[in-house]
Amino acid sequence: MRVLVTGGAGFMGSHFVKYLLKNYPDYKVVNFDKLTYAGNPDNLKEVEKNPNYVFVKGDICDAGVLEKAIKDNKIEAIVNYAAETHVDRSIMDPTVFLRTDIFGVYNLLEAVRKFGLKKMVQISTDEVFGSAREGSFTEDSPFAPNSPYASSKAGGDHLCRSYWVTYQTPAVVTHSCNFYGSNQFPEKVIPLFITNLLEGKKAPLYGDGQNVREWIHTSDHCAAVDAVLHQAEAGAVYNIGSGDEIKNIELVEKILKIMGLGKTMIEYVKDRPGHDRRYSINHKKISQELGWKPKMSFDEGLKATIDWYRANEWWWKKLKSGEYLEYYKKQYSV
Ligand code: NAD
Ligand code: TDX
Repeated sequence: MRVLVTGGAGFMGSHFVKYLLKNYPDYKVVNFDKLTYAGNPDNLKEVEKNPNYVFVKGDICDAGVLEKAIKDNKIEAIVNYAAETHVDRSIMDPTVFLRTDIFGVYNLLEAVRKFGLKKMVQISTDEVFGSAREGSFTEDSPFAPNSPYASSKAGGDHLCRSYWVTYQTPAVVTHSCNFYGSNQFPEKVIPLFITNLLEGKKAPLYGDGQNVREWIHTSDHCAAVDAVLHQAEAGAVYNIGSGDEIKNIELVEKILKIMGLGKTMIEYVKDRPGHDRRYSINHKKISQELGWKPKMSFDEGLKATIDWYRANEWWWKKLKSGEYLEYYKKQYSV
């Protein structure tokens, strides 16, 4: 198969590019990425010389460049990881979120339709469902997004649905819980806490630390998207979860314990506006229909992630400079 992975230079997209090249040696994988602050060619060092791998620098909002990449490479399917992804940045300035996460998805759907591609997998989030007071979100739960990021992702997901219903454009949507693992940009909570602590700085915990997130390791998420890409029927929606629901205070305590540090390294900071209290995903459908199950335990995955950041300062040190420092100062009022 010839697959266009959009956003393949980011955290999860780069894991999926490497996963496809390793597990499907006869596939051609085209990574289409704008290289925003979150896109990082260092994530792809292992595969850049692979003859089945092609990189195209491009914006999913630019239909001309997108269509050329599809035509030149005779693309059959798209997996869309390209997005603006950080909730706090969306609170500071939603503009680019609306552009990429809604208009960009529209462009991709138009291209799928125009070129008669076999499938498009839209990688989306549990955040579109809002905060879970009790129970877990199923694929049929109503959307109730609470941040500009979540509402932009919801817009992209609605477009996928409407293109399937109206034009039979073969889009499939996944709603995933929080990803973690190596190569995650150090603005997201796990790599931010780990790298701050490695630098001797504190871990900034929002509000009362009682917010709950469900965490899935990169390896499990790649396997789930593999199942969706190859087996899901057009128009389907799948939740991807792990069952590992953890309060942020427990998360930081686990990190501190593995790193041999004390609770004095926690700094309580002002809460995120509109901060969702809890996310929880019911992933029965993908297990029953596609035979996928998560394998990595959170404690094992977290330890491996901390080991990776400890061993790969070259990767993250340079990211925590320049524009990042401006962002960090604004976000944490330091
Ligand atoms: P990321 O922020 O690490 O990377 C995003 C990538 O998209 C970057 O390489 C960036 O350069 C690229 N990009 C951004 N705008 C683009 C544009 N207009 N055109 C082309 N490329 C563009 O992302 P991530 O955290 O790995 O998330 C990947 C996807 O998974 C996103 O769609 C996100 O909404 C979704 N998701 C993320 C999580 C999570 O915990 N991180 C959880 C559920 C769903
Ligand atoms: O400094 C921090 N301190 C803190 O307590 C940061 C950055 C976060 N937090 C809290 C907020 C959340 O409750 O940690 C939790 C996780 O925060 P993020 O890493 O920003 O992730 P979240 O807001 O849950 O969103 C993530 O998961 C769903 C991704 O960024 C989204 O792209 C994805 O859709």
